[in-house]
Amino acid sequence: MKDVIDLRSDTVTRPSEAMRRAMASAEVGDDVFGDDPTVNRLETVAAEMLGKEAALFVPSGTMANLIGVLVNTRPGDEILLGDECHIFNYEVGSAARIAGVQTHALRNAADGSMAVEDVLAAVRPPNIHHPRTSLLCLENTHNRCGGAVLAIEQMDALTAAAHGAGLRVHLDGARVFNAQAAIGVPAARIARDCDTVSFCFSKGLGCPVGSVVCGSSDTVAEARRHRKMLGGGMRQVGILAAAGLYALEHNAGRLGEDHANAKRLAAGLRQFEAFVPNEPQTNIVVVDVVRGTVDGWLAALREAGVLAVAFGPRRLRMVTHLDVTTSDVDEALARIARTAAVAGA
Ligand code: TLP
Repeated sequence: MKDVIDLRSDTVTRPSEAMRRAMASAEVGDDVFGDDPTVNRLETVAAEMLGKEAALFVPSGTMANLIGVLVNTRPGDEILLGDECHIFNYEVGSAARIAGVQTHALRNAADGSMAVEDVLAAVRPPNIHHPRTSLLCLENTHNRCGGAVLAIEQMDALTAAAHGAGLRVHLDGARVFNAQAAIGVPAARIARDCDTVSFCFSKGLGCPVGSVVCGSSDTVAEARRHRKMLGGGMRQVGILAAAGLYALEHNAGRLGEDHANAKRLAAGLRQFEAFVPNEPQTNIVVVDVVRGTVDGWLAALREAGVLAVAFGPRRLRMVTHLDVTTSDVDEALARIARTAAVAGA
């Protein structure tokens, strides 16, 4: 039995023995010279899976999103994005500071979408006083909206509205393979009308590091320049790309197991009066804490060997992943039950 069941994020997975073997035996070269065959293969496979001409391997989802903003805008532009999205909340203001764009946040609905009317109303007409509105950013699955999957109809309506108004579209698809698994629609279809799409290897896919940005060949050539500027040009990085290739082959197809475990976890949590969990569509369980405090619960759970994170003043988050089995979920619930009994909740 595990001492600690770590539900803080799907980023906490450790590479398996088989993944480590793939990494150890990777053929490598200097990727800044374009010489790393494993990176080149990963970029080809990733682009194909997302239905785009090209892809670029980058160190993190944060850098992938920043590059997505950089390639689709000019400094002084305005970008539209959801007020709950990762770019707006968790990327240290990099769109403003580094890309030099003004962010205009629109209300995210609970399902992670935005209203088409809000998008259209926010696009500024040409006027000497206005910034140029040039980009709409979407997120699918949507982290702060509890791993919600944007329906294909929503993706289509939002991308069509944005393109109709002359905007480009970037999709933060950090967990787009979770969306694919949840709705049974290929990631390439989900991202079909997005000009750029990023996804992460270091989350549910179980890799130690890495993300990609995909788009047209011209856009990715420009993205490569931005990656170099940001210090993200890496050398014999086939070692990490090999983990990504392994994950696409072996781990992308098992994400449904994490979703089933998240549903099981949420159903178990619903039995406690202190907690009101969401109905998870994917691997993220967000829990409203209606008795006690978030900090109090996090400390008590940590003591009991269950790790979660705060996700707002009255909310915590638990995420299922490759290193959490169904019996780990049951054990976590048993530990939570003992903690709740002590707390009288
Ligand atoms: N999200 C992390 C935290 O930053 C919140 C997590 O534990 O979920 N887009 C989305 C939708 C993400 O959830 C994340 C990471 C990123 C981008 C950034 O990826 P990294 O951490 O690789 O920079």
